[in-house]
Amino acid sequence: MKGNHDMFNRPLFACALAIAPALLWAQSSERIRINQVGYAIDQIKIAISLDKGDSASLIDSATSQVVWKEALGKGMPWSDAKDTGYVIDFGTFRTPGTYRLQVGKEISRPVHITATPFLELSRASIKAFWYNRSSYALASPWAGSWVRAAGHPDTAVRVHASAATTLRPENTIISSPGGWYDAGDYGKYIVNSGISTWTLLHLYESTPAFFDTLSLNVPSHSGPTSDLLDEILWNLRWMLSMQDPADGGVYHKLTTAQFSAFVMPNKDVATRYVVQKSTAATLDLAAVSAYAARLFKDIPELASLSDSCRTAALSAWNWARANPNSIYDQSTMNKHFMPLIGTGDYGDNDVSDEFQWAAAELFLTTQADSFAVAGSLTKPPSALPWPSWQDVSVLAWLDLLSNKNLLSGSLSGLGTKLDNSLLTTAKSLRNDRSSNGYRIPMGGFWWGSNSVFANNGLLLWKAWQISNDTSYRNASLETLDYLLGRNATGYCFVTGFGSRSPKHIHHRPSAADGVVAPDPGFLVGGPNSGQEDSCVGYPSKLGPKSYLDDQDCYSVNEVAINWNAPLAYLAGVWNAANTISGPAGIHSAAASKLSTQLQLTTQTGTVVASMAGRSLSQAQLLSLDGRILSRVEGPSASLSLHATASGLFVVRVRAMDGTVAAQRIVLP
Ligand SMILES: [Ca+2]
Ligand SMILES: [Ca+2]
Repeated sequence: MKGNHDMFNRPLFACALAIAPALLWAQSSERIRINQVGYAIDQIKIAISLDKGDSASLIDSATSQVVWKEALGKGMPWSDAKDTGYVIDFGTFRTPGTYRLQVGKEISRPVHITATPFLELSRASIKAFWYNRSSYALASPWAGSWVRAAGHPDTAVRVHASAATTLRPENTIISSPGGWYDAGDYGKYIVNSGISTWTLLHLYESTPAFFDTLSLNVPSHSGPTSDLLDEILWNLRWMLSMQDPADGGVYHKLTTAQFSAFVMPNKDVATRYVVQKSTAATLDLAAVSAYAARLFKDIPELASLSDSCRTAALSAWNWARANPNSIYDQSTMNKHFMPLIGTGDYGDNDVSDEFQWAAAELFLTTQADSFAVAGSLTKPPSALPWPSWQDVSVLAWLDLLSNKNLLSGSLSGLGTKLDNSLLTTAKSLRNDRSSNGYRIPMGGFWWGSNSVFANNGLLLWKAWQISNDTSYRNASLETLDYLLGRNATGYCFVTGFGSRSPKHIHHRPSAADGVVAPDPGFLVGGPNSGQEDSCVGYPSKLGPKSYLDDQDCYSVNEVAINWNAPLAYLAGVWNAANTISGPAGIHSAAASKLSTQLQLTTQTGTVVASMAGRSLSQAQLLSLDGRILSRVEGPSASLSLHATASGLFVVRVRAMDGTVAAQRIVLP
């Protein structure tokens, strides 16, 4: 049901109300705000006390002993929340365990310190997409408590009058199965799929070998792709099916005419339509499929999909160039065509950024300079904008600066300029931490605010990657802290995580399944001063506190794929980083489903791979960025790989019968 509201032209709520009594909102044990999921052993650890006190103590939950104690930082008033925050910086404490922080008489929720605090969050934030699959049954045991029947097969979808063409007149039946439900409703929207799929592709590309071996505990897929790639493909293949093969144009969305009631997917059986081809949707498909074509071309099992994606991208681009003003405007459309359509519109009057994004991806994939010119890519902005479904230009710039080796022709030398543009934005976000009581890189408190914070965490992470400046890396972690509880509401905003998380999300399956706990791993929209849902009972009108855990409060408590995607990115890159820098020793992690069949042993300087009952034909030792460091071929029962370095690697083997398996290994 998420509409046009999580945009960036909404002003911050400027509060001129009288100061509320300080104790109005206060509750015992809620005066210390922490990252409720966990802190990494060797990273910064920040909590916020809302009370001034002489000192903060860290108390071991098992022994009740004080294990760390220091003076509180200076108070930082924050008028937006009418709070003053005092920083508790316990980064020097590095012993894993479960603790509580104490300031005066206030005692925090449990504080967890571990080597890989975001492992389960990383898995769950990706698996949330699996839980939101259309045309798909969630089966036991993979779905846990949230088993459900398949809904919306979408093999017989009608062409809406707004999308009729000579070859596909009104009510033509087409097939467009798969994909993800967009949000709390059962619609499938190309525009929002575009940025969401890009973000997950970008996550995969950040550390491919790592994500090749990250298990999501989902059913086996065909072929040797990883669980993350498999999830991406589930939506990408749907997106491709939304393109009219006759002309390359892409339908804006696939939905019922009106939103369904809060029923399970298989109970929503109203007719589904593909609606009007739009320039924005067509360019978003061009961008995503051009990116996928580039990423998949060196994966043998995906080579033909790569070719299809490239063809789809080019024909979409050509359609958009010929139809640059096919703007999706639902109210105008409804004046001309029946049935009336009332689902989310994802309207966007400015498609210049969509042209830039598609052009950038096509340039990188084809190396044809004409795309650089057509997309006006030679003049980047002095500061990169924040990502959103409606403004995707930053996706173009991020992909260009991530592929400096491909910047040729009129884009030669652009990479350095783009680095500076990114650092300008990241510097501002990083410095925000000194201007608010919770020490957070600031987003804004409008519809979908949590996605703004998460996306800014992504920008900060990228800034760290290009600069090696750890202040950006720390700021990206503090963005995760914000989402996981160090905020003015005291909620960890991800279902099923932390000690206080949303229970009543605006999400049809969670509402209708009869299971008390909501589907896990979903990020809610978050604090929003607009309160467009007109719910009664908000604790505050102040933006940072304007949140209510109520199913009816769709403007703060809905979920959406474009909100979960940047959470998955942040949790994922941090999970990979924490795993990579984890304790030394040989502790290979069971990874992909097939890896249970793979045995690894190490001897000095070598790794021996074998599979019980199978002869191997090939073994590879890969770095985490997917480079092959060592490779052996042959039909021997076990293959020895020469390992020259220490750290985290991936071993990938292929058996004579075609079975492929991969496993992570940490070499001392
Ligand atoms: Ca736009
Ligand atoms: Ca439920």
